[in-house]
Amino acid sequence: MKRRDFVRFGWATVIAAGAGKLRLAYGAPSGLQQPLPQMAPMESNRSHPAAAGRAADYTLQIAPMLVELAPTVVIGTIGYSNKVPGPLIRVREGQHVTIDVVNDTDVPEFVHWHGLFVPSEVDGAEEEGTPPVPPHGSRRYEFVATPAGSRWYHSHTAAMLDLHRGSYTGQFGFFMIDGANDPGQYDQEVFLALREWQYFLNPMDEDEGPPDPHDPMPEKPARPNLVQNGLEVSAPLYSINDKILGAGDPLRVKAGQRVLIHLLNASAAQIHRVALPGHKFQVIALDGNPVPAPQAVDLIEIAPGERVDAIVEMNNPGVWVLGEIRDLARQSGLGLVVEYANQQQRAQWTPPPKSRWDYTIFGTAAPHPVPDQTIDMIFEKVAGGPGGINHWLVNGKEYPHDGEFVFRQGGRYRLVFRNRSDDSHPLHFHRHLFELVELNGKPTAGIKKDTVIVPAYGRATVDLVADQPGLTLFHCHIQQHMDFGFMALFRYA
Ligand SMILES: [Cu+2]
Repeated sequence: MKRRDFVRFGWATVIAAGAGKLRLAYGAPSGLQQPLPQMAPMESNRSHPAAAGRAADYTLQIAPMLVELAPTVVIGTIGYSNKVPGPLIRVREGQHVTIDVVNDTDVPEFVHWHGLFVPSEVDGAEEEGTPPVPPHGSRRYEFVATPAGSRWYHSHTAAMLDLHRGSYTGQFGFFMIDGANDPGQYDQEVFLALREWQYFLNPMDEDEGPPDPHDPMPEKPARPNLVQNGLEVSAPLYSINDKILGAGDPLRVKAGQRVLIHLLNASAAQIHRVALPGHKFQVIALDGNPVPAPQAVDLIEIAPGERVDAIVEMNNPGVWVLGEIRDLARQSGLGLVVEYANQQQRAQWTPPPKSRWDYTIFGTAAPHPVPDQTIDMIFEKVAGGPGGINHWLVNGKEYPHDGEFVFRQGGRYRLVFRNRSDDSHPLHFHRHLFELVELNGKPTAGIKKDTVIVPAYGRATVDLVADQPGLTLFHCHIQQHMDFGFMALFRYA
């Protein structure tokens, strides 16, 4: 069966018979019908046992909700305060923040504040000892918001084979921490979260094309693994924020405007590549951290967990599709119409000039201080075979390990991520930033991130200063990989 045929089949399995037909101006598969809503009525006015004392700065209610991806495509999920993405949390750097989370579901939940330096007890990771938000209960998260930049928040619950939990749901939102440094001059600021919906298990890997044969692949084993791959997670519907391409309001711009785009990949499963025909993205920050050498690029590659801040100079009047470069993902919804004033034509998509995403172009050639210790981390796949699930090894073992990852406070660590698998992995460190040192042999400096894509059979080296005492979770940000072994816990000696 061809991949495309399988995807059609995938649609049929998840979409129940409904009334309306979806009409999309941008070539979505025809005959898409409305899935049946799967939610119970919202209890919008129930009282909750909020923490005593003063009111929180923000309240997030975790509850079942409907998302209208298009007028005739309404899906059921679980979200924050009946919004997808959840409410924008925007604070000043150093501000003390209180957030009450009310859990109106039957399962414990964790909210992770991704990219923030917060103590383990409030970081939202069970493995670090954060207490859960109990089912039908509430919990106050309280911390000082730092560092400045584009952060985000999301469910950090293990999902395993339940594709209606954790990051498979609509539980994600933007968390902006405004610092003293202005991100530059701009006329408009937009927040765009990339997503898929109605995840299902699929024997094909939709996520990526085959590895580029020109890649150096320094970690490719001499003997290939012959065990057949297990089930991966795919999705038939895509969106930017809560709308599939063409269903929401266009991004309305005027010639000459500078638009600051805060791009977030809130997907549970897929790396995305997006372009805006006829325009370039001036990348100014990666994972919310200003880059030393901003550059204009034709496409942005962004993995689950990552953020990219870019300024687009609107200097090519027309009506354009900002979208995924893979036709199937874009035609299934991952796109947004960008409409200049006084332009009415049909939105245009053209593939970007062939180019590759390369973090290192945003860095410098500065030397790195000598680390106190180098820690090798080897990642391998135990292929699940037909009908099975792939499992993941970190240094030969699935999570949990026997406490072999230890930081000494104040120590400078060089972590060498060796990806001995045929998938790319976005690797995320909680509660810390790291600096990129090298990617597949290309040196760089000055790029601070909390999540880095290590390409198939590739290698990334990062430096991390252990200055945030407390248990610290490290994991692949693809939910399925994380749930099936791809995690490690660091502790401070
Ligand atoms: Cu992974």
